[in-house]
Amino acid sequence: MGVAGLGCPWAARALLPLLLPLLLTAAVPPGRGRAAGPPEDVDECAQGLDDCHTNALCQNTPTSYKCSCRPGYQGEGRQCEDIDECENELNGGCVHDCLNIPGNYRCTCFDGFMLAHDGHNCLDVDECLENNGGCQHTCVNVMGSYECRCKEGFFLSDNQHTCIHRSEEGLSCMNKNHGCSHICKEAPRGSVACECRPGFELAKNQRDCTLTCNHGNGGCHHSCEDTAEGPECSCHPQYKMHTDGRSCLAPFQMFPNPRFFLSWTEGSGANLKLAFPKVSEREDAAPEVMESNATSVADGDKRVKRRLLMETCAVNNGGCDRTCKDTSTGVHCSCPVGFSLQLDGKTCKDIDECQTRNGGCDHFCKNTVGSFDCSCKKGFKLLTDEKSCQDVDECSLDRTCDHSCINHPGTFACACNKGYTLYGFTHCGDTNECSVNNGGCQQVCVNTVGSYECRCHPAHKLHWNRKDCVASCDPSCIIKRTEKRLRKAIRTLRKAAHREQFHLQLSGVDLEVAKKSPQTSEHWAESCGVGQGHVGNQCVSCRAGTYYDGVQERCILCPNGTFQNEEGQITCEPCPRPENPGALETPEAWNASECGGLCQPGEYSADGFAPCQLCALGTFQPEAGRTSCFPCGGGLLTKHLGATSFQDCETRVQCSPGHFYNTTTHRCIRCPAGTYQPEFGKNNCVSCPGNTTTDFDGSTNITQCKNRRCGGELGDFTGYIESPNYPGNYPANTECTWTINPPPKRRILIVVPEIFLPIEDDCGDYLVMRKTASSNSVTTYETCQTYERPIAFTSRSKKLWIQFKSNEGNSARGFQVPYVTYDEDYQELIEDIVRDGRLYASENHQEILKDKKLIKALFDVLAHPQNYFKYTAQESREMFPRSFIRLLRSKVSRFLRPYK
Ligand SMILES: *[C@@H]1O[C@H](CO)[C@@H](O)[C@H](O)[C@H]1NC(C)=O
Ligand SMILES: *[C@@H]1O[C@H](CO)[C@@H](O)[C@H](O)[C@H]1NC(C)=O
Ligand SMILES: *[C@@H]1O[C@H](CO)[C@@H](O)[C@H](O)[C@H]1NC(C)=O
Ligand SMILES: *[C@@H]1O[C@H](CO)[C@@H](O)[C@H](O)[C@H]1NC(C)=O
Ligand SMILES: *[C@@H]1O[C@H](CO)[C@@H](O)[C@H](O)[C@H]1NC(C)=O
Ligand SMILES: *[C@@H]1O[C@H](CO)[C@@H](O)[C@H](O)[C@H]1NC(C)=O
Ligand SMILES: [Ca+2]
Repeated sequence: MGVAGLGCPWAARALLPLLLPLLLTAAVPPGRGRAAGPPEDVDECAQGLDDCHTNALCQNTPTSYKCSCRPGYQGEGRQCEDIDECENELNGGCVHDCLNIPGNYRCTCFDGFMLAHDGHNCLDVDECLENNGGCQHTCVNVMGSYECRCKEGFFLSDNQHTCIHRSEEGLSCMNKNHGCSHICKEAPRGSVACECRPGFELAKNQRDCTLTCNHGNGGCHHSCEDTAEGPECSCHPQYKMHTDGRSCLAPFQMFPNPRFFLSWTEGSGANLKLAFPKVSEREDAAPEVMESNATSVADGDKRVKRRLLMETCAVNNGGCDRTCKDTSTGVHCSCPVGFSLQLDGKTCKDIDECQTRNGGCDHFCKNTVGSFDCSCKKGFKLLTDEKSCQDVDECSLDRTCDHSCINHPGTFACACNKGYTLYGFTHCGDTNECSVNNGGCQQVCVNTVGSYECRCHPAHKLHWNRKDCVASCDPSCIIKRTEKRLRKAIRTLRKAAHREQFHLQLSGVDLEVAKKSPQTSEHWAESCGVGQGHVGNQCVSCRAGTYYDGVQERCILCPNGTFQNEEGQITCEPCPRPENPGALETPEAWNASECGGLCQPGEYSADGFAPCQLCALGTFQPEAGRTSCFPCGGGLLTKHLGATSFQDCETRVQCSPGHFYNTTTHRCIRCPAGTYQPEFGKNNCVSCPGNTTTDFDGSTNITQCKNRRCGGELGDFTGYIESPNYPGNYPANTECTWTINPPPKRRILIVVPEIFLPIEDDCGDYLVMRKTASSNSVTTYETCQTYERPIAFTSRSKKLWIQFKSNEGNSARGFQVPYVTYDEDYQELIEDIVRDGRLYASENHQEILKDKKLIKALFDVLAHPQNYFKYTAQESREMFPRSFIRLLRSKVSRFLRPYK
């Protein structure tokens, strides 16, 4: 018996609806059976005039037809019933579980075992062979299970896989002499209480743990029975117990050739003989006949004798490997699903389903005895048909990307809004445009979040290109300009004068010049403001590139040769150089740069429009439509006229990435911390986006810009912690501390789906979870190395103090660790589940713990069981693999029926 009951029926009642649908879904999917061969193509049978049962074969005869049940079915042909092969006292020959299926059966093995090649026996799986069983230190394989052990100076954490360093002797459970053989729990008043791993029971001395059949089949090969003295093993009737009292020996190990036949002589039904064929000769050798009854054997030639030798299923299964059936023509052997009958008509051989059409698997197919398993590439998820792989839509998850997310098959990409730069794969930080070439501004560059702007010194104003500065208008210039505007406004006024209602805007002030009483039919037009047209009966500002025409009472595209860069206007501005070629061919211009004739990079002119001049030697201009070029500085020349970047300047040395050229000293200087430069020959370094910075100076890549903020979200019910800059590499010399303090009567469950910490630097980077900051307080989890297998565990203490520390050495991706707090009434069930190695044994189970959507749903329900009802039956059925449901089912039923 594993888990003791809690005696809290309400908890059980709450859990029952949660898991019941899971339990109901553990049915076998159809579709893995082999199709039976097509029936013969004649007469009644062919024309479908027969009344043979669906599970019968129809055989045409000269006058009529014959129905006979297919193998695996019994009956007279018009009625065929499935034979339950598992019903016999030999359990279908299966040593663990036998599963009857229509027309056939299948043996399955308990967790920790795999089907042997004979399809009946089960063999221990050596979990340690794959990925060290998920053990951080040492993996020890035992019959039906495995065990992780830790090196000297470490002890196994409650999750049974990772090891905690025992740096110094602490109190109670942190003292190595705590005496518990498995799990030590702090108890009130500094004492300890021992607990055992799932499948073990606490011994009478309250310290030792006694194995039960619930863990690794009690170490038994075949059958396990719990007794007061521990598990008692026994073997399937056809097998023999090894002297170790656990393993079972297959019959062929005892009798190399067990086949013996029963024969009878025609006419003397009572005369039975046993025939033993010689080893290595099965069909061809004439069997030696031994008299087994005191009657004479008819002497005849060997051929006759052989024909007369009849096999029957009653003895040695008729020589069949698997299913045997007596028929009028002799025994008929057949094989279960996943096996094919060999030419000898008796032996069953595993079919390698993967050889044909990849077993129907979308991605990977792995053959197993009697079956096969499909699995998917990273970024894909196996669907419940257990064959198809579906792309995981990472974009449908919360927090995947800061801004926009683009899903691709097997992967995803994040993108940032304009003015932001991507860092750490998924995050967006403000771009500091001013760090590169002063943002292109001629005078002052001011960075803002999501944008930047150029500003001008006093007595200057920004050019229309918003980068250059031009001398401001003096009073006479202002008068001229105002007169011009006034004339234009009056023209507009006249045009509109006969309309019943209009506005005039002067110096930004709305003036209501005249107003006739509106006609009722145009009543709705009345409410539209200046520069607004109507769409239906709504007023809409005319967009940039258009203006409101008072005569036509609608928004009109700016005519060729004009532009308007603001919305809700009543005129368009003339293009700066209407005479330029192309200037008159740009209706709906949004801004002056669309007017045409713009100066190209490497060029300039007084207003940024043609005719343009090439930048002089010693100057460059990377942008179009500019009024000047930037000097290289330091008296440097350029290789040619019309240079477009600083790289065209003839510097004395060429700076490598991570450096910039100082034009005063003519040397390359390392980019300071917080900046990077990926290119050769630059005179600047790019500022890291947003609130990120680099660990060191001389950075060459934006990936070195890291956010140092300790991430995560701590909630009372669910939350997560993550290493800074996750999923980008975490910064050097960082220290993060979190505390989780659950509400009353709640305990913490944590899942570490994967964690990436470089092992190289001698545990310089580590994550530790313990009760308090004190290094000898109860520790739940501790690691300083990469561990890609997911691990789930409950906290040993009620609250948790979590610390992540990195040193200046290597860095890695770190972790994102979700947690949930659950009602402590479920504690035993949850601990039973998460400490069970089977949760981690299967690839598909591991995927559950890495599947963010699933974890979210699981946590959602664990935190608030009533949320279960948010999920439809279909959704919950599709969420979990069947083996996971099986695992849960055994746990939950033991939890709900502890008395059993
Ligand atoms: C031998 O035959 C007799 C009848 O002739 C029968 O009763 C007996 O069971 C047989 N013995 C064996 C070993 O088959
Ligand atoms: C003008 O519009 C073009 C295209 O719409 C845009 O690329 C450019 O940056 C704009 N220029 C200014 C000065 O707003
Ligand atoms: C404006 O220019 C476009 C492009 O050349 C031309 O198709 C259109 O007719 C012009 N419109 C006017 C009013 O000249
Ligand atoms: C270039 O070096 C000089 C002299 O060391 C220093 O004063 C100046 O600030 C440096 N320029 C830049 C852009 O760092
Ligand atoms: C940077 O940090 C400040 C506070 O430290 C915060 O207000 C701001 O939103 C952060 N900016 C970004 C882009 O994260
Ligand atoms: C930055 O580094 C990443 C990964 O090391 C690489 O893929 C990328 O091309 C680099 N970017 C630049 C601009 O060198
Ligand atoms: Ca910015």
